[in-house]
Amino acid sequence: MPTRITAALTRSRRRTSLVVSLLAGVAGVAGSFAVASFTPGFVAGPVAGATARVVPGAVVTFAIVVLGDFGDHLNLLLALGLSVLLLAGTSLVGVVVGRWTDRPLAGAAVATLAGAVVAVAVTAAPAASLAAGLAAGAVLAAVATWPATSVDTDADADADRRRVLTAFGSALVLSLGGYVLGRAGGPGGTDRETGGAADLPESTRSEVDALLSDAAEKSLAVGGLEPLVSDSFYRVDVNATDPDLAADSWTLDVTGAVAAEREYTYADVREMAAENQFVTLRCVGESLNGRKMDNALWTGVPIRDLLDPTAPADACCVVLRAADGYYEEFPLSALEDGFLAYGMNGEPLPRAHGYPVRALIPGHWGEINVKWLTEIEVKEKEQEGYWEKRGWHGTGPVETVAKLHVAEERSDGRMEVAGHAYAGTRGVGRVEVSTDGGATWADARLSDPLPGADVWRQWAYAYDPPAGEHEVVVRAVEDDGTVQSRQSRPPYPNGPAGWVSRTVGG
Ligand SMILES: Nc1nc2c(c(=O)[nH]1)N[C@H]1C(S)=C(S)[C@@H](COP(=O)(O)O)O[C@H]1N2
Ligand SMILES: [Mo]
Repeated sequence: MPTRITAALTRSRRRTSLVVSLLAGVAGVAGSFAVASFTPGFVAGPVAGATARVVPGAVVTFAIVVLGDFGDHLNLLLALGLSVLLLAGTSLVGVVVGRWTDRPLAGAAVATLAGAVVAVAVTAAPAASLAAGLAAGAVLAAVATWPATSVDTDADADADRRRVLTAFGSALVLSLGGYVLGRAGGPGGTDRETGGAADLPESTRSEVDALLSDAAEKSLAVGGLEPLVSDSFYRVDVNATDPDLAADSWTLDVTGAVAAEREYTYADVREMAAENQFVTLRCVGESLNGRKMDNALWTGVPIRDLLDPTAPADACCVVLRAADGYYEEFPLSALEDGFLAYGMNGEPLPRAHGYPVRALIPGHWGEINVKWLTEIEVKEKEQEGYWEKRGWHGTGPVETVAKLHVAEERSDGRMEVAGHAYAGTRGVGRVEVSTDGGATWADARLSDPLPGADVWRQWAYAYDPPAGEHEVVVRAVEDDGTVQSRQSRPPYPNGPAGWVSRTVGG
């Protein structure tokens, strides 16, 4: 055979090997997803966590402030790509072994094993990792068993083409199957926490129902305005996949500068007298008029009840740690008013919001409201939390804000503007609206206050609009008469501040 042809053949073989391995990598990732869904057992989950952690703080901040949720999507896409490459690498080892030994099925077995081992190293989840290895190996096995080999060169090129087609076909089928299975098992599917809505004691349940209907009644009837209990509650997570914890094996450790360390089980927490509280959360990284501010009715117990028996000694602060590796530090005094929630709006706490138990710290930025809580460490010395290490200052009280999310001309020709106002534990006493760029101000209509020390209010204001464009400005006034600061400030590093304004009409 002329050497040129052999050379071309090897090159095409090499390309075929690479393409087949890549397709096996895709199938492998899908296999992992089939079993793990969107949990940390999914191979792309820890990879996304790792990429988010190695990216410099400044880039993360840029992503949060400029890209918003799009930054998260980009990171997940990157993690998916890296995971495919990882499993393509282990598959390539299998292909090469198959070539060398001239036993492609043995190569498929090697790819299965190597894929499973690497996936387990990344995720520590054996079942999903085995599925990843098997799916990748299955592509190689399909390629090994299907195309007939031939001596003549043209047919050889043909065989290579058929190898690629077989790999493509099997990877496609496996990926679609993996995607469908993974979706079915994911949040909103057969999640364990969605079934137990009824497991609140009767007295708690009837109080929940009464409070929720009170909130519905107090919500202003303004089209397009989210009610007092959010229809959809925002989410902020440092990891691409949420921990998938079981309540029966969950424990909360109280450690550090305490008289005696203690461990609480889920049953311990559920045995304590349950309380219901409305608490509003707001993320320090959101934009001034952003959507990362929401309110819910939470069921749980005061954190004080868990700390008291351990009698904290000379402590300044606490670190809350979570199952996703997240941790935040803040003053012990703030924790003493805190709440441990296991229910949200009458349902078990959803996995996305910290199942089985999260912390709620009244009046503070969202980031110290640690989800999937596993440890409360009482400290004698301060230390930086996850976001503080990256330059943010989000452990303190929230900034007061009045947001403007609705501006609509009603059928009677009047203009109506509306939104939510929040001032943490300082409380919203009034909201003022200007329709002339801040020259004159009028009081907005407010929703009646919900019970609770840390709850937002809705505001609405209707007026006869001037002809053409005009500037609507809105500001909240706290319970004690303090007017929301006009000084505008970007989200990084202390959270957004300033008056929201919007050009309306014209
Ligand atoms: N374990 C854990 N807790 C966490 C976070 C996280 O990434 N991991 N994010 C924090 C941030 S920055 C905010 S704003 C709130 C958001 O809570 P939500 O996702 O329930 O809205 O959770 C906080 N608690
Ligand atoms: Mo946040």
